[in-house]
Amino acid sequence: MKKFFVFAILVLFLTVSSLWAAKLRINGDNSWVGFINGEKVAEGNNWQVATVTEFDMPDGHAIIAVYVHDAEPGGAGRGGALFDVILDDGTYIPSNDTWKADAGAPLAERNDGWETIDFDDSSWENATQLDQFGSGIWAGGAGAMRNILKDPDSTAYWIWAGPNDVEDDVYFRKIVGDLSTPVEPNGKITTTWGALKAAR
Ligand SMILES: [Ca+2]
Repeated sequence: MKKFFVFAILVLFLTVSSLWAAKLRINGDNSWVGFINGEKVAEGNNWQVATVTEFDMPDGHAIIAVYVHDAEPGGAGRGGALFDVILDDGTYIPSNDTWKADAGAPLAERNDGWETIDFDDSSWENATQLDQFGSGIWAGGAGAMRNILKDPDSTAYWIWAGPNDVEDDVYFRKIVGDLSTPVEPNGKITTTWGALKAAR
């Protein structure tokens, strides 16, 4: 009986792991840093060359946090962030006005845990939704960007925190995946294990 349960757990774990494989693609004008579950996973500074990060969500969900810096102060240049998360089941999560957004000090000076899942972002506004990928002021780079932003084609929107000719250091965050599966400190289908144990 015990062996069966160990086997069942293993199968569940493998199923959940493959179900929740995911990919994060980020472009930023001018530079960006990406975080998954509080861990720095991506860094880029060529707006036409997305960083691509493949990751797993053993807990069924993840907190995605993206920092973008516009190199031209204030109105001297427009900032933009374009990113998406693609889950293995085909779920497509584009940057748009559903993401929480904040502006403030440069990343090196920020240490309030904004990139972690426990951070309270209730005071953050929703992102400002600008042009959709392929249109507007960044359309000229779309051809080059498509070398990476294919399979699937990006349908994300360029976004910012507030008007994009004011702030130069902006932050975005969202929890993706299945929120009904809570993050447990020691991870790995804790909820399923608990349910199985209770059923024995
Ligand atoms: Ca600017």
